[in-house]
Amino acid sequence: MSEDSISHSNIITIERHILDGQLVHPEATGALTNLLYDLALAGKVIASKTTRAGLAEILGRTGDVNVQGEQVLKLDRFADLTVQRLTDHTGRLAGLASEENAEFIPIPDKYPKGKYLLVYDPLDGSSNVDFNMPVGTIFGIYKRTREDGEVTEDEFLQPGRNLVASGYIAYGTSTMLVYTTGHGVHGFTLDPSVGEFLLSHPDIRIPSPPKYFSVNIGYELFWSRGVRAYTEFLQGREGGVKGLSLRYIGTLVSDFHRNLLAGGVFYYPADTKDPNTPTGKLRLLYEAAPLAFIAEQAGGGASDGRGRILDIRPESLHQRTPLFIGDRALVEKVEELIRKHD
Ligand code: FDP
Repeated sequence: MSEDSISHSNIITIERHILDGQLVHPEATGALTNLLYDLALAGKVIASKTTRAGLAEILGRTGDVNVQGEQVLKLDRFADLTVQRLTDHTGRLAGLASEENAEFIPIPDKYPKGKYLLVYDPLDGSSNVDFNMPVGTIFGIYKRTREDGEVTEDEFLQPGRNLVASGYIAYGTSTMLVYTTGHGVHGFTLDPSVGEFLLSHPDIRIPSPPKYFSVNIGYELFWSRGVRAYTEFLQGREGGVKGLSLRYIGTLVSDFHRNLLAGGVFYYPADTKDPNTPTGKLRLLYEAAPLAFIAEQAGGGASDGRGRILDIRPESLHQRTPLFIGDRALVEKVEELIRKHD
């Protein structure tokens, strides 16, 4: 970044931005601020590996299968351990739950414990890694529901409306971190020359009118009538919205991020292609709820097709959900069509 392109007084690092946010809460202990900063650091470490993912020592499978029945790539494991190791010893967390692990991870006895719980998907879109496509990390932060004692699984099973903060890191042509603590959505781009996330997208609002819809249309045969009617609406048939363009990367973070900045809707509905997952593919706790918090803070919406994602109380850590997320009017439309047809 040259002096010509940016004046130094305009440079806001993520650290300063998070700290400024804390100043309006005199009661804050700084734990949340530091936790967000730990996650930014994890993002930098993971980004340094994703850009080298094609190299022999990284690429390849570990041979293990994760709790979702997917093959674990080395990069998934690396990302998972990076988040864990940068957050578990700091005294800010009581426990972590990751999409990669069947059980939640309590903070080991040797470390101090804090009042926050971290839920995360360490490497979203991992099936894209082998093809030099973008991937991401998604996180959500809740407060414990009990003051003290051993943390238990039910403390993680909170509806998304209880989220204290959420965000994602998108590893694309550049690395971006986007987060909210309930006071708008802010985006930072990693400047590799200084190794710091700099504020590049303050106060993100989903633009209107929408430009894109994003869905794996290859599965259309397996969708309900309501979801097919919705797709026809997005394609501009029979009084539907005209002129939307279809874009689907197959990495939730990247598809969501594009639509957040350009306007549009992403959906991954329930389908009948896999009898074991009649409720869709995406995970409520690690993916849908954190992104729903961001979507709402940016003026958009997120639904499972029947109601607000943030109002669903998970019954298990790895619960899946249908997801319709982005432009608020387009999310309301799918609820209307599902009510009518399904
Ligand atoms: P992936 O399986 O590659 O980890 O989280 C699951 C996810 O990716 C999302 O990132 C993505 O939106 C979706 O699955 C893609 O699924 P399809 O290949 O079925 O379209």
